[in-house]
Amino acid sequence: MARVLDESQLEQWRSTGAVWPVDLLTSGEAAGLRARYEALDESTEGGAQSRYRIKAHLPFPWLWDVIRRPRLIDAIGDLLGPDFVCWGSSFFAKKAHDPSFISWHQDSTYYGLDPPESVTAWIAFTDATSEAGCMKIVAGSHLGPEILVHDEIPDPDNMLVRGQTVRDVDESLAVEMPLAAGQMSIHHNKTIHSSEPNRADWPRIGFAVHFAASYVRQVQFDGATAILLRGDDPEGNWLPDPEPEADFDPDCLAALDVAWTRYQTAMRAQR
Ligand SMILES: O=C(O)CCC(=O)C(=O)O
Repeated sequence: MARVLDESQLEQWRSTGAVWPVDLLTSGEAAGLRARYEALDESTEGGAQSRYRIKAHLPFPWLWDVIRRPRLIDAIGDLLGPDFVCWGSSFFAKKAHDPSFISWHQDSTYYGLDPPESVTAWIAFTDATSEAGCMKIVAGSHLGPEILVHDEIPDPDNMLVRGQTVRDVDESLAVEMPLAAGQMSIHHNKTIHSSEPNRADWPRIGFAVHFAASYVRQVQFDGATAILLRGDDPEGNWLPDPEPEADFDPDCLAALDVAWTRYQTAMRAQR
């Protein structure tokens, strides 16, 4: 029996490839995370979202705490079943009146997972409204091909560095997923999604956490690591991520760099 998602949310998931809004944090907790993110961003050369990639949580106990929140684990368990891991996370932040956007894309084309079954919880640290450039999806696209052709269309404002884009998306099928601070959406990695620039007076800050059932394997490189969040990993598909004792734990920073290098190398090999 589902623990967090009710039947109408499970039906939304089955029919659209996403579920939203799902309450996760109080507004006070979201404000605290926003403050921590902004302090990190200000003190990081080049900004936090470009320094901490693919496993952004790794050197930060406060982000491990978010990932291990029982309500988040229960919601993901409603979709993935009894055995699953968190294999990655990313910040997606747009400042107030930021022209940055994200082109239409499908995560499964790039994650290198077999089978390509992963889900992402996008947790809003600030209000992610339509005006602020919330995420939108092509409803039902998760029922189509698991690997879609993406063209690389460089644009300095595209937050996807290579400008990966699914062309000819029927915008009439696009559905926005607005969230209040503290809420989350969850999308399947086959669901085509994008977002517009932030036209609001406040920053739109999201923390996207990537999960997969433990039977899913990383096939683009060896030695993939993750946090086992529930159940077991009987095939040993995921080595354990090192856990930080404090912010900027050196072992975790080193592991983050190894993970990002592996991921980048695999992405280059796809071209
Ligand atoms: O933050 C956004 O607008 C897009 C996020 C995204 O592409 C993802 O979480 O996979």
